[in-house]
Amino acid sequence: MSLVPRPVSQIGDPAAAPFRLTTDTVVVTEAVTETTADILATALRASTGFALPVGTDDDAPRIRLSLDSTLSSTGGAYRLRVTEDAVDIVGTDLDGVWNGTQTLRQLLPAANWSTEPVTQDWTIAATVIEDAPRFAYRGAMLDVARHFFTVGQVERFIDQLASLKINHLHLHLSDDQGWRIEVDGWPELTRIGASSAVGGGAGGFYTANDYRAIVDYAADRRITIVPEIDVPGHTNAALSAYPELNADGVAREPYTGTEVGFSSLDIRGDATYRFLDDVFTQLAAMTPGPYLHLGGDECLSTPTEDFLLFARRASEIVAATGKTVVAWHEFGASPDLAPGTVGQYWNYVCPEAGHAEKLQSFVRQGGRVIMSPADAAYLDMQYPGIEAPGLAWADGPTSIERSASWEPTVMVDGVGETDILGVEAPLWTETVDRTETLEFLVFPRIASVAEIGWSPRRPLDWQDFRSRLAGVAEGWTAAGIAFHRSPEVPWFD
Ligand code: TNX
Repeated sequence: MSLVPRPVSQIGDPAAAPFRLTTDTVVVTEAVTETTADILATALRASTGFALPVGTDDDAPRIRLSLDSTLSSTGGAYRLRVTEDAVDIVGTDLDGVWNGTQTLRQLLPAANWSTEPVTQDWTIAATVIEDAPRFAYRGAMLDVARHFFTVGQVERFIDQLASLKINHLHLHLSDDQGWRIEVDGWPELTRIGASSAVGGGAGGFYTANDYRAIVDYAADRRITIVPEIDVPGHTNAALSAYPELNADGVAREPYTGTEVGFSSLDIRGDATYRFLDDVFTQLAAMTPGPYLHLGGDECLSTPTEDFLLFARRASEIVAATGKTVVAWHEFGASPDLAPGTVGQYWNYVCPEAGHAEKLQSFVRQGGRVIMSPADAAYLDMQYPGIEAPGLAWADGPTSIERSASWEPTVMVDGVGETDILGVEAPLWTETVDRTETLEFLVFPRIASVAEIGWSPRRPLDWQDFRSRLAGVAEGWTAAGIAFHRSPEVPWFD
């Protein structure tokens, strides 16, 4: 069975008898790991048809989940031991237990990802895996502003991310083409601002309850939601809803194209900061995770002096909510970052002029960074030989091999291992308006970024990686994921 991301160590025991999942198997858990046990048992009941009761009975053949904080000081670490009698998953924390269950599912026959019962032998070869993540932040981003995705679509995506041990989902909740989150006291944001999308689609938005449902669903799968309200550029949707957010006091027309860089909040107006205060205070209250992302990218129509003024004031507003600010790397132009501000890098693996300095600024001011190089980690780039869906601006098309070949610590001088919080693969959705298209662009390249974020550093072993991709893709097939069957990978059929 193939594992992606590659674990720190795996030692098989071919001479030992395998574990066999049967009608008699039980899932043994402590109270604190019960949510993880229930999610695992629910999935395996669907595919195996077995009862798989969750409880504390330790006599039967079992899958046992437990916590042992002495296992490792690295959050998310786990040990998984498979013997004839038991699968034992020990996590150093709840994240570790969860991660162990995702490895277990990759060890099981691929049909365990099916949502229909499958009749077959459910054996797992005897093995011991010791594993821990390289980076604390392993992320994906979904742009729900260019096209809207429903709660159900986002939950499906969350399941897919969790299977690769990704633990952050960044939601790009606003842009020129749409505003996607309800804000008390600002009803036109959703009445007008949410009614557009790229290409003139219907749009949509999350109510506060919808958003909480996503947050909770993600939390049960050990995924932190990182909400982004992109300001002061990328704001046409807000500017169309409220005239007072515009410097000239005139509401903009809704926008359905794909240009960037033409919109800006009124940097000198009080309404702008009242607006940001309400938005970020409410978003903070709905978001249990530590981060609020305020965008800050491509502010091509905001004069530099205004941008710096805005960066300081907007940072203060977000910091006052108690959350850590995250911003795209252009924000590093500001000398007034809030303490601990995290910079997200979107320029190339080999930085173009002017970009490295901005990223270094976050580190100099005491923060850390998330690496999302557009020419390697952007999921919305075209695949070689296929013109749609996808964009090509970031040196695209982007092959799977390229998506797997970059090393985050050697890209920007002065930004090394301990400065890097982690990696993230963004999916911008100018060309994506449905689940099948999303899955086609995301899979398999998301697996590359998951492996870079999780596995111990080493140069890409392409033959090994592509054959492991082919292995895990059997599970993608069983799960009904519409992945791209790229000729780069030796798929099984
Ligand atoms: C650039 S890179 C953007 C987005 C676009 C994306 C398309 C960055 C932070 N912003 O506004 O959707 O390119 O690939």
